[in-house]
Amino acid sequence: MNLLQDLEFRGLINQMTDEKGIEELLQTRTTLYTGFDPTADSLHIGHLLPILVLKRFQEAGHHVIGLVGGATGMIGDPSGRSTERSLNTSETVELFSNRIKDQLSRFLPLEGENPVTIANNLDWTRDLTVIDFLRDIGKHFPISYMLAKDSVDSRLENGISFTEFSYMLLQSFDFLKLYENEGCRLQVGGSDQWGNITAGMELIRRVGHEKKAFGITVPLVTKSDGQKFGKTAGGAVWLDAEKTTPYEFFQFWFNVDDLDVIKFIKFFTFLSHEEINALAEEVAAAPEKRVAQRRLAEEMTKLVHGEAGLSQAERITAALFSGDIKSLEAADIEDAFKGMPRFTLGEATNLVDVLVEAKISPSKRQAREDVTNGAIYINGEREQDLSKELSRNDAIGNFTIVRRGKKKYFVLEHA
Ligand code: 485
Repeated sequence: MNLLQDLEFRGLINQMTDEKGIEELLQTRTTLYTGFDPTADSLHIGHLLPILVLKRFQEAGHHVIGLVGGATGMIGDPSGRSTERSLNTSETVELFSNRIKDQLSRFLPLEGENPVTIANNLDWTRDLTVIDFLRDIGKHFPISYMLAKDSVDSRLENGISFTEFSYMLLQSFDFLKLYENEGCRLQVGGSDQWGNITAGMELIRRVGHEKKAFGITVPLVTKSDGQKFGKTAGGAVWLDAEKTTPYEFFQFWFNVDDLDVIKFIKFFTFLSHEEINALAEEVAAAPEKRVAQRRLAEEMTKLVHGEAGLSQAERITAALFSGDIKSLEAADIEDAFKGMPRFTLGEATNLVDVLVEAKISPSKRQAREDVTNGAIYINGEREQDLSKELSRNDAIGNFTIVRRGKKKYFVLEHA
C-alpha cells in the first residue's frame, strides 16, 4: 500500500487539488511543506494531525519542509476566524518562532536518514520592500479573486483590515519561493488553508512556471458529541509538558468516546492497519475495557512526551485508580493534582480539625464520623484514629493527599 492509499485509509485527506497529478508527483521523491504561525508559545493538539501527516511523508522518503511563519505571524491569518487578530510584537513573534521550531523538530527529525528542513518566511520577506511586494506579487492578484476567498468573504460584513486581507499574498509568496528555491511542488495544511494554498498555486502558475504545484488539505478533527476537539475544562491541550502535563495529556486520550477512538487511532497513530482493525473489533466486543483508548493514550503520550512521560502518566493513572498514593513521587503529586485547590496547613494539625478547616468534611461531627467509619484515607491509607496529628512525616514532598470516600481527593500543602 502506498502513502496516498494509507492516508485515504486513515481518513487523512480532506481535499486534493488534483488527485491524478498528486499520485504521479508522489511516484518519486518530492518536496512538500506546511506552515505554522507563531501565535502562541507552544503548538497544541490541533497541530498534531498535520505534523504527523508530514511525518508520514518524511517516512515515505519525501523531503518535508516545516515552515515557521516569522513573517506571517506578524500579520495574522484571517482563515477560519470571525474577528481580527491582535498583533504581537516582533520580540514575541521571534520568541514564539523559536519555541515552535524546537517543537517541530521533536517530531520531524532534522538529522538522520531523511532529514526535515525548517524554514522561516522572515528570511525572504525581511528585506522585501513595499514597492517590490506590490509590483511583483500584488500585480498577480485580481481583487475579485481575493474577495471571493472564504477567509475574506466571510469577514466583509464584520470587517477585515488591509493587513489580514493581504495575508494570502504572503503565504502565496512563500509557496512560490519554496517552489523556486527548493523545488517544492506540494503544500499541505488544514481544511481552513485551502484558500491560501490554492492562491499560492495560482501565483506559481501566473508567474509562468510550467510544472504545476499541488495542494492537499487534512480534515478538521471533530468529535461525535459535537464538542470542539482538543479542548478540556482546563483549556487547550498543548504539546508542551509545562502547559499540559504528560498525565493530563494521557487522560485526554484515555477519555475519548468509543465512537471516536478508532477514528483518532487512524488519524494520530502509526499502528498498522491490522492492529487498528483488531482494536476496532475490541471496541465493538468489549467497549467497557477501553483497550483502544488505553492504546491510543499510550501511543500519543509516548510520541509527544517520550517513554519517561508515558511511564509517569501511567504511574499517576494507576495510583489514582487504586488509591495507592504512596507509590507516587513528589513530582508526580504536583502533576496528578495540578489545578486542584490546595489547602495550606496552618496551626491545626489534628486530623478532625483539618478535615473541617479544609472543608473536606462539612462539620466536626461529620468529620469524626468520617474518620471512625473509615471514609478517610491519608496518602492512600485508611486512617481511623481520631487523635491523629498530621505532620510532615506523612507528606510526600510538600503534600499530603486526603481522600474522602471512594474518589474525592484533597491536597494539603505543608507550609
Ligand atoms: O507559507 C505559509 C505561511 C504560514 C502558514 C502556512 C503557510 C500558516 C497558516 N496560514 C496558518 O495559519 N496555520 C494555522 C496555524 O499556524 O496555527 C494552522 C491551520 C491548520 C493547519 C496547521 O496550521 O489553521 O489548518 O494547517 C498546520
